[in-house]
Amino acid sequence: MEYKQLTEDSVVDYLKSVPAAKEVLGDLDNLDIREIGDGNLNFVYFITNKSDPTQTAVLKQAVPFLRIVGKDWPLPKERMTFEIMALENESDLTPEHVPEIFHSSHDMSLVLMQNLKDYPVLRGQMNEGKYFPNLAEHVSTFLAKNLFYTSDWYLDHRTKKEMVKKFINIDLCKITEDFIFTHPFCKSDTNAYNERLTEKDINFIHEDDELKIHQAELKYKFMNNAEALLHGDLHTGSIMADAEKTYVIDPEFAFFGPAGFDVALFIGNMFLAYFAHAHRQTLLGNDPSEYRTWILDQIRETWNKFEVKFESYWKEHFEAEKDLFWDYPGGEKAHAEYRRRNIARIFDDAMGIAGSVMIRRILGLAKVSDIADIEDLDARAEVERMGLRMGRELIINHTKYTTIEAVADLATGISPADQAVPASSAT
Ligand code: SR1
Ligand code: MG
Repeated sequence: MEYKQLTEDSVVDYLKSVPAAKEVLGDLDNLDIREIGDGNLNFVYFITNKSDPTQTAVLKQAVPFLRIVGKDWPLPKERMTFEIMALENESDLTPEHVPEIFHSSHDMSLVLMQNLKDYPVLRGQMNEGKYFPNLAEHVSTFLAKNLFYTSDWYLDHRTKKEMVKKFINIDLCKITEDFIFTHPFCKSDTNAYNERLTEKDINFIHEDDELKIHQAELKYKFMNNAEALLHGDLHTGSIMADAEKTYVIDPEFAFFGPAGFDVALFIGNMFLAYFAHAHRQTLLGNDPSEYRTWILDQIRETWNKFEVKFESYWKEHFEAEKDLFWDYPGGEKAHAEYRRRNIARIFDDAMGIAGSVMIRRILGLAKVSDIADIEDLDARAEVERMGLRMGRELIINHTKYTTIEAVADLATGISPADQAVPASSAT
């Protein structure tokens, strides 16, 4: 079928050509169709049978431009192919953490999938101060399984290289190279600043030799280390959850890159939430300690559980495969040390990139609602300065922070968990 950009009015006609649609949605002449309009890149339709709300699905279609900017910024719609392939891969490895796919079309650049309406987006729920008791457990499983089982430590040489080839995602990688690793760190027209940030605040990032060198190194690592199949955009807006379940959505940025990148996206965004709640908890009428301590616990637990799981999948595979290379007296011990060093290096990559992730959401084009929706611009600037300080420190000195506890201490050194940023005390 030839590509056509759908609208709320033309979705039904398309669905009538899809056998799976009738099974999922029932009477296709009795549907409520709403475009939810909150994506940076794509169009997303909520589709529900008017007589039976349990018959529901989501249709996501890529358009040939970057939605957040408009038609003047072309972006190949074929990006949906990467999302479909990544969803299929993640469904094999972690079916409990991805939406069910009912139908996909590479020609139409779309996917019809499970409507996760009972599991709202994590970021919005965290902004309201909700707790998620299984978050670290689930995110660490998603990360450990998807990263280990797509690496050369598990896959055979041919499968891995064929997958790397399939996932050469040039255009979306370029967005990451520009919008995470470059533009926020220089005087780019695409940046957008809170007007209460001063020139000094901004030049603290834009005009620092050490920061520039380390940032350029992180970008180079992103571009040249095809280690594992990444989700590629695993921030708290790509997670949908309730107290029991956790789903990871939107893997259109998938490609083979450094394993620490996905860890960095999640942890970097959680630190931004930690800083934002110095103000948000005061708006909710709470002492900030409890919620901010919970966020830090989730960050620590996510890494600690990830480390244990990744190592256990690797050890299990190592014991099963009986690799000649390590088959000598002492080989097992040496392999354990090899595993330890690599996991430490993934942590190091992740902490450096988490610094980039934090700064891009403060100075770059695409913001996070945790911070950008703070109405009091002075309070927002105070929160933003915390993120800029931590981001800069991690980019320059990530090798010095060898444990997640040390990184959490860095955050509490910048803003203790009980620090409140009330609107009235803003500078
Ligand atoms: C310019 S597009 C901005 C961002 O939206 C996506 O969610 C990715 O994070 C991308 O970097
Ligand atoms: Mg997305």
